[in-house]
Amino acid sequence: MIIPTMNEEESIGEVLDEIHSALKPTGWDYEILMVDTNSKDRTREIGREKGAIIVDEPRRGYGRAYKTGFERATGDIIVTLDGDTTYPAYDIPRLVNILLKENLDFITTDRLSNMEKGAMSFKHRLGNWILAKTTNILFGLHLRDSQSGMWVFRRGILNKIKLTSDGMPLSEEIKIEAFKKVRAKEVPIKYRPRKGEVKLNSWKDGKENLKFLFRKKKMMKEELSLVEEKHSKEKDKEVEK
Ligand SMILES: Nc1nc2c(ncn2[C@@H]2O[C@H](COP(=O)(O)OP(=O)(O)O)[C@@H](O)[C@H]2O)c(=O)[nH]1
Ligand SMILES: [Mg+2]
Repeated sequence: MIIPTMNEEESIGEVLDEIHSALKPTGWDYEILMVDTNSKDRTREIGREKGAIIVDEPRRGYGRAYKTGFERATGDIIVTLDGDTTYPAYDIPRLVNILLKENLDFITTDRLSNMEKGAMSFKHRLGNWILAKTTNILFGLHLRDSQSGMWVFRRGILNKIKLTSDGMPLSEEIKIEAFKKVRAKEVPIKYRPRKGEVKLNSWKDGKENLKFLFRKKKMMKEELSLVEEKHSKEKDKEVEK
């Protein structure tokens, strides 16, 4: 489990309790890594009390926090969510079982189909819709929710996918990479209203995320042409032989 945190004292205890009560009955071995960026409140203390390993990451950024967490994780399967009680931690065993039974590599969750009232403002829903549409058009995908932060995946895929963003766009980037390169699926979940203060600045982050999609498209094109160049060079060599 990996949870990025920044001043989440109001909710992190509840999130950790919910994870333990979901995972203890399964008998699975698990570790909870809390990648914390300079929390000034009791977040780290509560985390330690409730059995999480605190990974210190002073560099700001949601994506940065996850990349650090991925480097430190040791389990075969990685599960992620926010430290703000919005994601259904009780659902982790169900999602892991889908991953295993359907022999998938990556699951992302869709918060938008089953949302509780008040979990997301109109502005937020509109922003999400625009981002998902743009992602789908640019990359030929069928995502309903390109911004969900709850993923369940095999750690091994981290060698196959390329993550460049250190900020909020990491969320859309990991989905684009997974759907292009490994066996991936989107599964609906319940989404709940947030506790504590939002770290996201809707307009600024929304714009960032949108701009990132176009940058990512360019990066992937370049990657593809490099691969093609390499292939054609290899072919030339074979011809020479
Ligand atoms: N370590 C770390 N965590 C962050 C950072 N920014 C946001 N988070 C955490 O990442 C999660 C997602 O942020 P949140 O404000 O809930 O964004 P939203 O769900 O998109 O509205 C929360 O658990 C935050 O505490 C950061 O710069 N560093
Ligand atoms: Mg959140």
